[in-house]
Amino acid sequence: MSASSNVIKLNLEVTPYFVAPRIVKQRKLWVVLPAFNEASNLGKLIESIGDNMADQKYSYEIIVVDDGSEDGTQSVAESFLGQIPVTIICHPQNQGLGATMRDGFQYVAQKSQAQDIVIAMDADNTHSPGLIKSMVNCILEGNDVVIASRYQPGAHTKGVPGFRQLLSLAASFLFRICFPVKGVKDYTCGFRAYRAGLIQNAFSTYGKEFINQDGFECMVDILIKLRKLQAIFREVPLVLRYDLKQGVSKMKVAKTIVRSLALIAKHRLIPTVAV
Ligand SMILES: Nc1nc2c(ncn2[C@@H]2O[C@H](COP(=O)(O)OP(=O)(O)OP(=O)(O)O)[C@@H](O)[C@H]2O)c(=O)[nH]1
Ligand SMILES: [Mg+2]
Repeated sequence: MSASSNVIKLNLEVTPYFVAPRIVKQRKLWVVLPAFNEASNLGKLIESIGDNMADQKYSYEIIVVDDGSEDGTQSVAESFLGQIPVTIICHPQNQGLGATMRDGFQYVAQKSQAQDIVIAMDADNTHSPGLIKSMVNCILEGNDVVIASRYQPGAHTKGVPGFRQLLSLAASFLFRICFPVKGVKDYTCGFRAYRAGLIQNAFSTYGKEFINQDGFECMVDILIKLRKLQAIFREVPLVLRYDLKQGVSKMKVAKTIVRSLALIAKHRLIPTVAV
């Protein structure tokens, strides 16, 4: 090496040696879509996810869990086979959001590596896949769960009926008081990113009881159970495009309120025990 330069010239007389290629396990994104009668929304969403993933450096797989739909949701999902990496899990009969999330997450927990990232979003096209990139970055920064939140500065909702907005706000207020989770204001939004290792840990800790609520209250229950595993939570502002949703809301409001109150009572009276 010449002393006057900082360019290191290797002595070619020296026996060359080979550096074994580093085995880099590529991180994979798993997108879980619980779908009940979403034939008119699912196709647009899958296309949009495919477009967004084209910019990502990670491989991905979309898991559609068809919850006994009767409107051809399954055929819509099947029409993407061979074009976009899609796996379809079918319930012969409608079982509710809880069972749908459980089956989607269980599949991913078995197939994924701990470093992978699991995204869950509604299949009704109200959640924009454009947000996935920043949610993934938040996980890479060290967070375990990232929630697309209606209650962060910059969040915006378009087309949500006033009554539903009020209901969601009341739910957020109540859950924040009953189950304070650092970094969380939106307990019910289904658009979230999770570190896959955390989902695997939750199944090995709680077994099938990890997701044991039938309806929409499962979203809150999942957070409470992950809080007990010392997960780190973070929120990013959500733009909720309710105006893009085709068809009417299928949420049974009264049932969801009653079940959510029952869930609060259950967790307050009988703290969750790991099985
Ligand atoms: N309503 C309902 N949704 C289900 C069920 N199983 C799976 N899902 C899916 O769960 C996701 C959330 O349901 P949504 O009906 O969008 O719930 P929401 O966003 O709280 O309310 P709306 O958008 O007003 O209907 C959607 O992708 C549904 O297709 C079920 O039994 N009932
Ligand atoms: Mg929805």
